[in-house]
Amino acid sequence: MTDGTSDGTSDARVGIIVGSRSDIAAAERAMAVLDELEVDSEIRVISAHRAPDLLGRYIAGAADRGIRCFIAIAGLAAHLPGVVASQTTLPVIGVPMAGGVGDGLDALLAIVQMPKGVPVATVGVGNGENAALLAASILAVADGGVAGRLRARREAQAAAIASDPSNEGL
Ligand code: RP5
Repeated sequence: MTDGTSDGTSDARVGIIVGSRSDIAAAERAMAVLDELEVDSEIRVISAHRAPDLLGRYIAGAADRGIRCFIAIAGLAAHLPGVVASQTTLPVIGVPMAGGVGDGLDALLAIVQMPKGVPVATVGVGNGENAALLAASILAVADGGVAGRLRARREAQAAAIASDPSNEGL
């Protein structure tokens, strides 16, 4: 886990970008799941419309620092994931946030309805956890350690459900 370092170096493989400090809780939930899977990540607060040049610089340098996937979290017009995707061929996962006129449906549609040519993978409203799991699945294609930890997490999840008292004897 890292929040980035002043000299620009980091071990992060997933770059988590939020459009505003007000979205930080979802980013921290994503980082917690990635920590659990031993995948280093970093969080940056960069608005696509208020700081477009800074966002461009961050994306331009990310791959060389080891970033392999982005999670972009935003509400309202929610253009951040699409803007990130427009500047990289690394996978981008968008997390729509509630708070607008459609209570998240507005952001969900804005992110999932990317016009053809520049895809953004979209998870449910506020679902930083699933964004992290999808990012880990992407990394797991080339990382057996992450793949094994993802499998173990799924097995533990299934075992927890099987052990519910209502399932005794099944
Ligand atoms: C988007 O607008 C952010 O992603 C946030 O979800 C929403 C509100 O931002 P603030 O007005 O709280 O900065 O840019």
